[in-house]
Amino acid sequence: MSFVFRVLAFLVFVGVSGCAGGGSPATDASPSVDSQPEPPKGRGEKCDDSAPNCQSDLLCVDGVCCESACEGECVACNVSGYEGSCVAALAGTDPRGDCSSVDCTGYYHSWQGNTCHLRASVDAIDAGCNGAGACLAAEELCPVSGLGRADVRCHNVCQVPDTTNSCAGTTPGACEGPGDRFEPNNSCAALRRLPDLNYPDAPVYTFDQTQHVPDTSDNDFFHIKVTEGNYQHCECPSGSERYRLLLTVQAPADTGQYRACLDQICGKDANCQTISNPDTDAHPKFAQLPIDFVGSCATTDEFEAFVHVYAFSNPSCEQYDFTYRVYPIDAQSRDCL
Ligand SMILES: [Ca+2]
Ligand SMILES: [Ca+2]
Ligand SMILES: [Ca+2]
Repeated sequence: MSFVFRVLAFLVFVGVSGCAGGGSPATDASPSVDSQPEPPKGRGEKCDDSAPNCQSDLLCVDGVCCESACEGECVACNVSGYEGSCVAALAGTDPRGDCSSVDCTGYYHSWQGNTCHLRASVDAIDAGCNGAGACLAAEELCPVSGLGRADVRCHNVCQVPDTTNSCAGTTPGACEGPGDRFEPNNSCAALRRLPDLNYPDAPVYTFDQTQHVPDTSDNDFFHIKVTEGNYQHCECPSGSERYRLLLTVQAPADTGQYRACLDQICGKDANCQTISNPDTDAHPKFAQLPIDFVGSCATTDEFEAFVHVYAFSNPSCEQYDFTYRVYPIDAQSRDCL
């Protein structure tokens, strides 16, 4: 028995060895195994559009075998953790490039000096999905977008930006003015007194404030006083003397018709001249308005005059210029009074 047992054991050993050692036949059989078609891939497994090989109830979408065709904006089958399911793309991502650039016109960043700037539009590369199956909207992207192009620009002479109430959020930039600054007076009841002239000590003054006529409803009234210093120019037998006050006004460039008046009574407007810039055949660029005063050689005299400047058409925020001077009229050039 023991022999038989040993023989059986030997035969079993040989048989096992034969199987194990018979690698060649087994190897020869392996090509037939590799040629078998791969089993269809399950949900979420990677696939290739050219040879999807997904299970019959799945479609190869976004590189994975997916439960559906998953059509629509900002959805995908390859969202991490949800491979094979059609779910919303993660917020801020745009796996299919669904989201195009966003125009942020209507969203305002800040004042930069006198200029209100829009917020910058968002490039497509920065425009992503919202995590709920749609692209981020302008109202989500634009309020935090950076500095964009210039929009409203306030005039640097007669306007100031309304930095408190404008150019933020969706409120456009607003400018305060135009309005009078130096001459916030529209009537003779609110005259603006200009520096006095004195002959011979201070015979000329060139006005250089921010005087302007920003609209046709604006009227500027000024008061000029002329005083007399230590001067003797009395050649008339009557003992009278005569001075001339000459006002020169120039309209700002690119304006229509301005009107300047110089009188001894405020608002009389009898000694006026119309000017325009550029000048025309009818109207020069400069007004030259004289007014003569008669005094006495025996006394120190004072004279007053009133200026009125306004615009008929096409006024400007730019400053108009004027100069006024006083000088004695030579006795030879006029009749003695
Ligand atoms: Ca004015
Ligand atoms: Ca005024
Ligand atoms: Ca005098």
